[in-house]
Amino acid sequence: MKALIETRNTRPDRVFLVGVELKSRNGADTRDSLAELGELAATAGGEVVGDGLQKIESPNPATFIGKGKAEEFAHLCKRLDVDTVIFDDDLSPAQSRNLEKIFNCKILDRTSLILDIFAQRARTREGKLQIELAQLQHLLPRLTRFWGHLSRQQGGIGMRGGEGETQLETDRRRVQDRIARISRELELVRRQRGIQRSARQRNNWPLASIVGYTNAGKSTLLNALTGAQAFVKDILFATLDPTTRRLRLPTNQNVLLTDTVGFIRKLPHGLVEAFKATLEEVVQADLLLHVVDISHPQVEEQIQAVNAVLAEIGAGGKPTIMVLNKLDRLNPDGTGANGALNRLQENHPHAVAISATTGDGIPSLLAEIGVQLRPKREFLELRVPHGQSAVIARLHKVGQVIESSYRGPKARFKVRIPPHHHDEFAPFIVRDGRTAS
Ligand SMILES: Nc1nc2c(ncn2[C@@H]2O[C@H](COP(=O)(O)OP(=O)(O)OP(=O)(O)O)[C@@H](O)[C@H]2O)c(=O)[nH]1
Ligand SMILES: [Mg+2]
Repeated sequence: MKALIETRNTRPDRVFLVGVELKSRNGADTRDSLAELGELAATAGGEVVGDGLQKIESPNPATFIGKGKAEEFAHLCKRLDVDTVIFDDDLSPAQSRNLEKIFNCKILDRTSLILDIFAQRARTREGKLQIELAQLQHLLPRLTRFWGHLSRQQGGIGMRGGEGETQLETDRRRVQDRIARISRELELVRRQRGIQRSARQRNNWPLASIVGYTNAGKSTLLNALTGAQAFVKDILFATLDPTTRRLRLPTNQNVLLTDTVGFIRKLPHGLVEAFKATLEEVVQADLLLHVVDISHPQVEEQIQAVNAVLAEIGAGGKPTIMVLNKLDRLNPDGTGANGALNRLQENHPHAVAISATTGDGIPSLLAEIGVQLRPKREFLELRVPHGQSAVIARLHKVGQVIESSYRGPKARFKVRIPPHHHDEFAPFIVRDGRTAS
């Protein structure tokens, strides 16, 4: 992996984290969220040297935290030789500017940090364009002398991606022009992707999308199921661009399986917007595999965060298999992680517990995918002479008889049968119509 920090003088950004406990939140949530912010900062290449929390009724419009508290933290940061202070919540442009004056160093919020990580990870043209667009839109109103200063000097957290560094020094008008140009280029790239997608869909293979919280093991699962070589790493947002592979089920059904970007709490809205085209794979899917890390202490919060993003992109309520991953990390009797396994299995009747690394549970998962994507059945109306009792028996064996009548010269049936039995009954068919099973 390339160097996380683009400093010429090699020292990583020294980072201080700030969280607030609003009246509406509980303390544990704030702590968890701050711990996750620390992981994000480390993923971006920073070194977390301290953090601070404040309980407040509501955010201060000028400084987000209280002014006195900001001064206290600023003092501490000076002692700790901090380069960057990262707030766990989004700051308004005015708050960033005011805080920058108090702290006298670079101020970031959670969104800019996530954008920075995404900028490092984007590989495809589309991914890079999407990120640059989101960054320009988010960072533009927040440009201050520290940004300009840092961008000329060394980049650093929050400053990567596209042509951001030179861009940030140009005037607003040129930035606006660039936004317009990126939007046009994105439109082209997307049209191309739309063409590729419709080519794939001509195969008529069902689409399944792997979704889940970042670091849950989505790419590991894609690799385990399809032998793909997707990038796997114990960091947040290892995957950004979608990868699609064919999965052949033991029933010989083919499925197109896509692994895509992970979700996180407080995922910036602008980013969801920017990634809507990439997430189109998820919206189009016939089936979602929602991968969760059952060994993670905040597994239920993570599930909720994923469901919220799914709803936001218009993919809520799709047929979903809950894939309870990292089973190998629990105790041998399945306990650990506060009994999450039992609870989730009770709440999600189609949940399958697996370990994507050991392969445990994969056969059950394949079977469940097969059940969820069972081939469309054909609806047929048949007339069978009464003498053909073998045919009638066979019909009951392979098909689902919806209606039958034995009056008249021939017995009449309305049935649903799997398509591959169609030919067997061809001589008796009086009406042929496809319907979903
Ligand atoms: N012990 C254990 N570790 C796992 C399992 N599945 C994945 N991991 C590890 O979890 C980490 C994240 O795995 P990834 O497959 O990159 O996770 P992801 O969901 O694709 O993550 P992002 O792309 O970053 O959102 C890696 O270190 C994996 O080796 C599992 O079943 N058991
Ligand atoms: Mg991944």
